[in-house]
Formats: sequence, structure tokens, C-alpha cells
Amino acid sequence: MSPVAKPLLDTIRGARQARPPLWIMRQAGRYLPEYRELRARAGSFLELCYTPALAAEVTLQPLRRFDLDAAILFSDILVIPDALGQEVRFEAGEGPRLEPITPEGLGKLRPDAVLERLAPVFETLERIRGALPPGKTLIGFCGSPWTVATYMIAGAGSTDQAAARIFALTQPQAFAALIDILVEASIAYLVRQFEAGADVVQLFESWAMNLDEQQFRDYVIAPNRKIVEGVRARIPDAAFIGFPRGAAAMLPAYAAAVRPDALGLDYGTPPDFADRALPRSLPVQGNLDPIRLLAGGPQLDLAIDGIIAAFGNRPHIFNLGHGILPQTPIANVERLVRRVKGG
Ligand code: 1CP
Repeated sequence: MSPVAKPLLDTIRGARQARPPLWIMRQAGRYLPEYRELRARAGSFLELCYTPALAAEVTLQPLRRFDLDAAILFSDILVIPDALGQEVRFEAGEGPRLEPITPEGLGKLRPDAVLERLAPVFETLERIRGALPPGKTLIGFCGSPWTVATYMIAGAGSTDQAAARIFALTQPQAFAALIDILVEASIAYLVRQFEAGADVVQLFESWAMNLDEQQFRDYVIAPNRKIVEGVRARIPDAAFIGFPRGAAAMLPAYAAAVRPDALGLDYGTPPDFADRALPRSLPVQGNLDPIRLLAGGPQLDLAIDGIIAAFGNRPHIFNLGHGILPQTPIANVERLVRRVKGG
């Protein structure tokens, strides 16, 4: 018996579809009333991530509402620092807060405890796998080491990542040790995600901008490459979507060295540039501006059509160029899905 076709996974494997398959970054979350309702009952955000029945339910919510081609595990990139033993809290309306890591504090991290502490995440994947219709792709993920390190070092999100950039340049040995810990933890975490049922994993390098060429090669390319190679050493056909947000002119170098199966494009990347700069066989994902989705109307239809046309000659997964915004009207998401599906 041949396995059921999964249009999104098949696209990642290089098979172009007549209409691009579609998922939406951060598709489970605050723009959905059913998420806000469940979130209010769940206690803390991390409790929600670590309660398999609830995390699986939240993962499936957007698929019940919209005809999306993939589910993405409901979790967060900051479960890795949490599992390493760094204190992580999510304050309502303020985003994540961590106890900032110091060179001296590195020794207190517990890489050996990570898989045990993340066991609920693997159970969540197993539950989603069991409930997911056969044609749908299941996406796992982790944050890339540099992006996760920016939160671990600053103790919060920041617009310029200055704390982490200064730490990397003034404490190079401690920084390299931290990146190594994150690379090893991420390899172990992703291998278990595949074993628990993920079809593909996305590497979220959300803060790949603000780096010069050498920093980009050292902090972004090298660790992501180690993760891909480390996972493939154990699971040879492991599929990856790389998403280096803000990579700009470094995109081709990232693609060539990291060798993801598909490349996620942020909305600042001109489709024509990406199409010319990347090998024709490399599937791309993206790259609608989330503000266009929020604003809606005819400009949304035009932007969708433009992106589909620009990637008409290569495998393409339709997505936003960054996460959906909490204020996005549901009707605009319905309009997007209809348009991409050709309805
Ligand atoms: O109270 C709440 O409901 C918290 C909001 C929230 C949600 C819904 C956070 C806090 N994380 C998540 C889920 C999440 N985060 C998912 C799964 C949901 C899905 O995609 O459907 C994923 C893939 C992430 C990944 C994530 N977390 C990234 C990478 C993607 C991106 O947007 O760049 C990053 C940077 C984070 C950190 C984080 N977690 C939460 C917030 C508000 C943030 C961003 C903080 C900042 O702006 O610096």
C-alpha cells in the first residue's frame, strides 16, 4: 500500500503542487477565540505547553477552523532553556522573562535532564499524530541556538539583541559553550520529535538580522548546520525547514551550508530576488506580510496572487513571512485560505 499523499510534506521533498499547500506561522494562538478560552483555563502558558491533552487540542484548533495542510506542535522555543534549568516565566501581555544567564551560571545548566523534562512534548506529538487526518503534515520545531541564546542572555525579547551580541564578542568562550549546549540539546530534542511522529521540523532563527557577515556565519550558519547534520546522522531522511528571519543577502549562503529541505522566507525578502538567488530545486516557504493579512481587503488578494505567481516555477509552500498577529480578523484568514486554495 502506498502511503497517503501529504501535499505539504511532498512539496518539502521537492514535488511542486498545482496550488501551493498552506500553513500559517503561529497558527494556534491569541487571534483564535477558542485558544483564548482554553488558555484562560490552563493556568500558566508553560503549563499549557506541558499538558499533552491541552497542547494537542490547541494544536488542532486552527485545522478544525481552516483547511490548512499542516499542524504545528503547540509549544515554545523557550522550553529548551526551561528544560535546561534556567528560570522562564511568561508574564501576561509582557512576553517571556528569564533569569539572565552569566558565564558563571552556565555550569548550572543541566543538559542531561532535557529529554526527561520535555517528555510531555513528545506525548503531545503522539496525541496529535493519532488525531490528525492522514493527508496532513505534522510539523515539529525548535528555536535555533542564536535566537534562544538571545533570550537566555538578555532575560527577555529585545529589538536589537544587543545584550547577546555584546556577550558573544566580550565572552567568546562562554558564548561558544552556551551555543554548544543548545546545539546538543536541540539535536536530542528534534530526534525525539521525529520519533514521536513529526514529519518535518522547522528551525526558527527569528533573530538572524542585526549581524554582520562573520557573526552570521558563526552564530547562525554554523550551529544550524550542526543541528541538521547531527539529526541526519541519526535519522538520514529527517526533513527540515530553515527559517532565518532577516538573513537578507546571506540567504544563499545559509541554504548552501545548512542544507534545509525547504527555506522559509521573511516578508522583507523580495520573491524575485529569492527565486533568482536560490537553486531552482530548493522549495521555499512564505512570505506574506502579516500586516497585509490583518488589514485585509483587495490588497490582500493582490499580494497573495503576486507571491504565488513569483514562485510558480519551483516547489512552494504558502505561509506568512512571520507569525500571525493577535489582532488579525478570522474572516481575513478565511479569505486567505480560499484564495490560496483557488476557491
Ligand atoms: O499567553 C500566551 O498565549 C502566549 C503567547 C504565545 C504563544 C501562543 C507564546 C509566548 N508562544 C506561543 C506559541 C508558539 N511560539 C508556537 C506554537 C504555536 C503555533 O505556531 O501555532 C511557536 C512555533 C512559537 C515559536 C516562538 N516563540 C518564536 C519563534 C517564532 C517567531 O514568532 O519568531 C519566538 C521568538 C518565541 C518566543 C515567544 N514566546 C511567546 C512570545 C510572545 C514570544 C515572542 C517574544 C518576543 O517578541 O521577543
